[in-house]
Amino acid sequence: MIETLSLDGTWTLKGPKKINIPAIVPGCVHADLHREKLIPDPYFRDNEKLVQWVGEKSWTYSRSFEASESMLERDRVLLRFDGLDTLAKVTLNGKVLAETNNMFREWEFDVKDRLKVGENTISIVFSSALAYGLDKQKERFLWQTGIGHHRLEGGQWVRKEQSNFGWDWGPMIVTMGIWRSVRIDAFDTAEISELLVKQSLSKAFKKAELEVEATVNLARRTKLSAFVTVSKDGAVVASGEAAVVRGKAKTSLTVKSPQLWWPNGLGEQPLYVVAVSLLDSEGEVISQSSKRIGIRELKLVREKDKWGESFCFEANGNRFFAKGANWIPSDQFDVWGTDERNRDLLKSSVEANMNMIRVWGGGKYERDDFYDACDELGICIWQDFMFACAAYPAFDDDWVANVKVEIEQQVKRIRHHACLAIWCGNNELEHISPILGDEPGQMPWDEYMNLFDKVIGKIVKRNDPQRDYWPSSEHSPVGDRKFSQNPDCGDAHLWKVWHGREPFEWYRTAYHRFCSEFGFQSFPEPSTIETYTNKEERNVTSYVMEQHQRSPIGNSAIIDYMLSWFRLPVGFDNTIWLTQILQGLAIKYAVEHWRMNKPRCMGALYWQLNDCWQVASWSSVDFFGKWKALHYAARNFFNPLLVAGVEDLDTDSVAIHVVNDLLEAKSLSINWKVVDVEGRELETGSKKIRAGANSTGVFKTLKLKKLVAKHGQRGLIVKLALKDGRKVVSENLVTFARPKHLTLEDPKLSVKVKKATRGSFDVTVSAKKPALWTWLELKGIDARYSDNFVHLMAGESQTIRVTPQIKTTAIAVKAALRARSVFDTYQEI
Ligand code: BMA
Repeated sequence: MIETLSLDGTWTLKGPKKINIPAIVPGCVHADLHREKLIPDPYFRDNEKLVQWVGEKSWTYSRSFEASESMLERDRVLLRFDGLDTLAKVTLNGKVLAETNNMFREWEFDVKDRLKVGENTISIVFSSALAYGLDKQKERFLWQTGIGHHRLEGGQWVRKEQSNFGWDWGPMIVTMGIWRSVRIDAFDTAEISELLVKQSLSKAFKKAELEVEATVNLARRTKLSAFVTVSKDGAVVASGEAAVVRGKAKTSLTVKSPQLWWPNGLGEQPLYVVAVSLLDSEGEVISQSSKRIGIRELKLVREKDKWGESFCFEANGNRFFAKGANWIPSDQFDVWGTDERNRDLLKSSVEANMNMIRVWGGGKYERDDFYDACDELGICIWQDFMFACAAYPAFDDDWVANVKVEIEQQVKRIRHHACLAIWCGNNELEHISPILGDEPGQMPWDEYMNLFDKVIGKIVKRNDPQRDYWPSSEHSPVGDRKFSQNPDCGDAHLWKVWHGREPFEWYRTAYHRFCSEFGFQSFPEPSTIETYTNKEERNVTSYVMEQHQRSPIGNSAIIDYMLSWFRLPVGFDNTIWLTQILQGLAIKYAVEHWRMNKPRCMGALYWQLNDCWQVASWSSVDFFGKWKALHYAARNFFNPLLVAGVEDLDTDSVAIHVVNDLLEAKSLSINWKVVDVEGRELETGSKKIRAGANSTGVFKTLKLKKLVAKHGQRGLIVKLALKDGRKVVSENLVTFARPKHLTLEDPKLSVKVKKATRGSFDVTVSAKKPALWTWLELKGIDARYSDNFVHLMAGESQTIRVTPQIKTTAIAVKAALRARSVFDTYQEI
């Protein structure tokens, strides 16, 4: 069996200023310097500026290790790096072993003749990727977004996390280091180096054929065979054997009545383990490898239809509306973006009824645990390759050769995951006009197409033949490719709202087939802002807060849209919370429209799910995992059963839509309540409906001409509720007028706090008058809320389960508790 010596753990880091400190591998220089208090918290205030020097220098990681005689006697002794960020020179026992230049590649070196029994030394010199990129840019300029504002130049020359160089939501801190594990693997005879599992399901999904192909890394020629099992919860459901021929062992296995893997909201996520044991001629097991898979058919469907060409995903024969968001690195430094944090974010996305996450092309390929979590949670993955918003040196053969290995390795590493829905070539290289073209600094179309259509397309086809590949996001497959936002086909990045400053109503004019990016900004909550500012800096246009706002139009766009929808808030705290309410309203506007228009539109992935530091951004979950108002709204507008109203200002009517994403028809009832702004009920009603499986439709139109004539459009509020029996499964609110023009009265909110289970408290908030966007906040106590930013009509109350992150009492909760609604945001303090 294989013998492994891990070289993770404590190393030594040496660098400028005679720095010589302990270092932790995997990790990076900034994390090591920060741990040793040689640099301040890079995320506090404008400390980002104080740590720039680190990325401009070279740093050396070194350690010694013992190699045993038995290990060095093995047939093969391999030094393996899972990830070196990025430009590294590796020296073993004083002799240069290799130079590496790609953060996203695994590096393997035969060191059998380079090691000696006993103590060995290894050192790795990392040189500045920043300096390298800048030099290359001087040699030959390549266009990119954000130069001179939120991105350092030259990142496109280096196969490294592009957002490390800064983005319109992230700091410009270019790091380096041994960011993934290091080990020495030694073995005799052979090891299993790859496992490919192809699956085909019978028409009725009652039987699954699994083709298992194990690739063997031979150290010597001998007769080998492979024993393959497929098991579920430890019980073998199929097994088979195959001889190793020309380094491969192939066998087909049948799984009868397989438990199918489904995206979140459509079913469960049963996972099977495919395990292969490599046997030598004596039948001894000399190597083992296993992959956890989901048995399912998950594919992209592009068919001609009355609107053009569809772009939708299908799971086990069922087309589904993709609901989710775009994922960016969960920290500027990979080592700080832990598996635990990633899993918490993914759990938050499932709790918000998401079924798809796009791993965006300006970040990094995530760790195995990320994809494992998505398998377990039913989060389908749209996986970009790591190219974004820049022209790339595809004219450089060495660069292309380097990329080819990267793509192949990443495809082989991630391809077996049940969650993986599609590979995508890049982010926005066809969307942002200055990137492609024949002018200096641009990437010629033929070079672009050669790389993303041919080179990368072929590698995906060869190594993951059953998965769809999409050359770019956004991309229009029909008609003029230069028009990458064709509404009749492909996917689209819709930024007319926000970057284009169009009103939220613009969303209702957009009928694109699949919206893979659209977004609106907000600030993180006050308790998060307190972690990167001093008290006197808590104003959105203070120097420090502007350091944590990277969008060139950020603050002005937020305020502009805010004044178009809401009354001017009073005070910093109210302003911050109102930016979140506004963000939630914007994205709700978009998503509800596209869901009401399925199957014409079959996907809405908003920009962005998470943050990589504390910042004003498009995220719905902030850097500390705290849900913004948008994330609570997302849980409602992504709910498989959705009731939504579309007001018509010309006819004073409200069309009540019901969307059912479930694969079964549902007998439900729609309920409506029309009240005046003081909360008096003017009209109520309900209607039994049958919502077909995977359907959408208008089930009632409220004709409110008379009420409008009496109360005016500014005088009415319509509350909608969808019930499954007595259970409310979806609620919504419709007004003819914008909230700023509703003359709301003080809702006189009151709260009752009752101890609940496991350190939680049930807080019942009641309103005497309509209380729109009512939210709870525990001052000074971090907590999770089962809901927030709810609409309460007069006399209504709602109980919210509050779970403080620390052990505390009902009295302390009561004392720290604050209940507010949008009415409070503009009350003189
Ligand atoms: C799109 C994304 C990101 C960017 C976002 C907000 O371009 O692909 O590059 O952060 O818009 O501007």
